[in-house]
Amino acid sequence: MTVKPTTHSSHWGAFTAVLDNDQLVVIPFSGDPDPSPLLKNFENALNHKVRIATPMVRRGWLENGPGPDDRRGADEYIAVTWEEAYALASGELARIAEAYGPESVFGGSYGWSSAGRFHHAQSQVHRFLNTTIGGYVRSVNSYSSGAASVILPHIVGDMNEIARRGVSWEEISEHTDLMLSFGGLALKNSQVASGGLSEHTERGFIDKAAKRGTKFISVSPLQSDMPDEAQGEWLAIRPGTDAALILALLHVLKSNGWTDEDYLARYCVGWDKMVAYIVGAEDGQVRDAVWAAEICGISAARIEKLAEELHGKRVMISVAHALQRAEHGEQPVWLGLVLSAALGQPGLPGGGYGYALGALGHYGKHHNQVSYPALPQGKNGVKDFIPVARISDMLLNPGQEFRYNGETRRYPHIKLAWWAGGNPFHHHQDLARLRQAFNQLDTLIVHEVAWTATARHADIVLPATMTLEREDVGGAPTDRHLFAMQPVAKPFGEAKDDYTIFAELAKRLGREEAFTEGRSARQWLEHLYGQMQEKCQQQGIDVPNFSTFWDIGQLQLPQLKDGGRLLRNLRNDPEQHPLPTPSGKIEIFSQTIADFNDADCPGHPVWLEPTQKPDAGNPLYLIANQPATKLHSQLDYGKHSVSQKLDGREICRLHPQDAASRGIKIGDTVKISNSRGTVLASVDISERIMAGVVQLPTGAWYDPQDPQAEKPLCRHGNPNVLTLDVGTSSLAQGCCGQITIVEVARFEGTAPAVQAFEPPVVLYR
Ligand SMILES: Nc1nc2c(c(=O)[nH]1)N[C@H]1C(S)=C(S)[C@@H](COP(=O)(O)OP(=O)(O)OC[C@H]3O[C@@H](n4cnc5c(=O)[nH]c(N)nc54)[C@H](O)[C@@H]3O)O[C@H]1N2
Ligand SMILES: Nc1nc2c(c(=O)[nH]1)N[C@H]1C(S)=C(S)[C@@H](COP(=O)(O)OP(=O)(O)OC[C@H]3O[C@@H](n4cnc5c(=O)[nH]c(N)nc54)[C@H](O)[C@@H]3O)O[C@H]1N2
Ligand SMILES: [Mo]
Repeated sequence: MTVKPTTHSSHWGAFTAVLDNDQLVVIPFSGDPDPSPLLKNFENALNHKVRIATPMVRRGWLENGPGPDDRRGADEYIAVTWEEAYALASGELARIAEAYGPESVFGGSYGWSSAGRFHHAQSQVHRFLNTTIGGYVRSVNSYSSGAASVILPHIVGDMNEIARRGVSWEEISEHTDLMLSFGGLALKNSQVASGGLSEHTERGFIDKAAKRGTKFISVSPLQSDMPDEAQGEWLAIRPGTDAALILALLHVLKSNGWTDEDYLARYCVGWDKMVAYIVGAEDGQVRDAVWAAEICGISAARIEKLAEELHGKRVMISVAHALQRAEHGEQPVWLGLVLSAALGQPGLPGGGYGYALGALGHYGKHHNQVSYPALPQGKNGVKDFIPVARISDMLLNPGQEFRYNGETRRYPHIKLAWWAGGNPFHHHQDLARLRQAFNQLDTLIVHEVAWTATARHADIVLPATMTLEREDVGGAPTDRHLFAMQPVAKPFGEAKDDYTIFAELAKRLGREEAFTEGRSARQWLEHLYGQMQEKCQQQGIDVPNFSTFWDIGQLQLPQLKDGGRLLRNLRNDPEQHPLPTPSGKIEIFSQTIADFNDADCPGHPVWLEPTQKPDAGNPLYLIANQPATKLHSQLDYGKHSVSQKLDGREICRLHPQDAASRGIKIGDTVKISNSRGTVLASVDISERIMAGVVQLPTGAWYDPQDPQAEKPLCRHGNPNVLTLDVGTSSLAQGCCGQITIVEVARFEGTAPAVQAFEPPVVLYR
């Protein structure tokens, strides 16, 4: 039977879907000039064997009761009815809240979940915990931009203003002479934007810019970070050393009188201190091209020539998120801004600073005049929080002090964690340590669509529907289209949407009305849409009512063209439009940060040596970047993702020299190891990666041969077995997952088969 096509949307694109005799066919949105291949991942996902069909309880938890347990990750599961699951989960939450208070419940629940605005899992968890037990310990910031989101407000302004409302691609294609990108502008990354992305326009704009004459230079360990359309130049840099390179560029610019001293004096504070640091007046160390060449691996001559190329041009500087997902990640973010200021570019058409431009499909776009309302989350009565990537630290060290943004705080003592829409065994660093951390809990409750490693560590697993199995509204503030996400298929097994699960739990906790406000899921969709409609009407924008929208399936909203306004307004009228910094100017020196007195993030940008630096035991850098074939770990079992693996394993890339010296050939299986564990991966060999660097993307589901091993071996290729779990600095405590150090060796003999997509042992009663 062929069913009528339905419109739907995802973080990687909008589409219509047809379910024809159980076979899902996905057709990209007709208005998308460059649809994402990630859409194919849906096609085999609905009924995959790794989906979770019924509620499950971990055997050890059911038999022995809540409490710390080392068998998490290695245990069997017992299928239970929804009634039993609701009773167990609500009873346990009530027990913990009563005995220890909501400050013992962690509800951060970091993760991307799916694109719909209402069934946004993280918002649902927050609302549930606020309305039932009065709050929870939350997490702040993201794995994406942990360091940048904390430092940018001190030195220029809110990160969203700088990244999301930065100079647009359109403007770049028309005005920019030279685009210098630290971390590149990989199109694999801009195919994704949270909430939805109906038009992939980056390729077109880059092509247009290059044809008009924009010169693109990509500074990165990987050549593939620059799209072919850019016809750009690749400057291979040692990972984690961009701060040194930029300091040297500043040195060359200053020495040659190429800095825009008027701009620096009028719109910035602290340039004198920066100069003292680069010329050696501060501590006797000159930070010139020769100094930097030694650190970053780009020759002094090339650094000098690059500075010369930047001088006198309309220059756009971009710094990828990746650079700040590393030790002292605050520094390249700060220095990218300082470099653009030294060139006098911020506020000029097609010039200045584009933090994270190209890292996501939100950046460099225009904003909708009216934004779609979010699900209200209620009031959180708990004050405690952690920077999101300090999860293991918190669970392992309750009561311990930590520094964050100038404050000394303490980790709370968490007894129960509730996760929906995230996969910490994908996103967190040092997975053996993460398992130890989760083992301290009394109870871990997870809502999941499939048996991810996180679900396999949970005590209670509640099966969630996939986005394709429910209705929602898809939209993002930087996407002019709003989509009706119409259901394509019936829920798998007994799966329910997160809202229904929470509503049932709230009922058992005597808080149903507070959580639902008497609305069904469909009534919430109508309610939120109605709020948007009202805002539109106030601004004279005509939009149809909900039922018409639902029938048509899509809606186009008017947009503003105000990209780059913060720095443009500053340039045009600094008195009327000061920046939201203490000085109202760009802070090349920040007295606020200096007064925090943290040695790992002083008052002006610096070069600080990272601990993750190759040595005799671990001679190679590992770059663990975003996967081209999926979004994070989502639908890793999907058609496209699986088709890009070899022997079922994720593919790592090595330079021919590094491969030859280790006797490694294309297609081999290798062991990538360091003191934290070992990962197996298949091998590709390419000149497009810098020698001394191996690249393995994130996203392969964690598949430990022995889940309880102190140093696990992942058969599938999850790099977070190897990454180091430390904060970027005392300032931001962001995640450092991008770069670590490893050794690589050929796997001799027969490598163990990948089991990642085999469900765990389930006992049915
Ligand atoms: N080493 C290293 N680690 C990294 C990074 C890196 O560069 N290097 N990058 C980091 C970054 S930037 C990020 S953003 C994180 C991403 O980390 P996550 O956001 O945790 O990764 P996802 O795979 O998107 O996890 C979303 C999960 O939600 C589930 N899901 C989808 N829809 C629903 C739903 O409706 N309900 C429920 N209950 N579940 C649903 C999916 O099955 C999936 O398991 O990873 C970080 N980790
Ligand atoms: N297909 C796909 N797209 C995605 C995602 C995904 O999972 N899949 N995730 C999305 C999310 S949540 C986010 S936050 C963004 C993340 O955006 P980014 O963090 O910018 O993305 P990455 O791919 O991790 O890194 C970009 C490139 O930076 C380079 N790089 C790494 N370290 C260094 C360094 O020290 N110096 C320099 N100069 N370059 C370096 C690497 O070669 C890498 O390919 O991507 C988004 N886009
Ligand atoms: Mo991210």
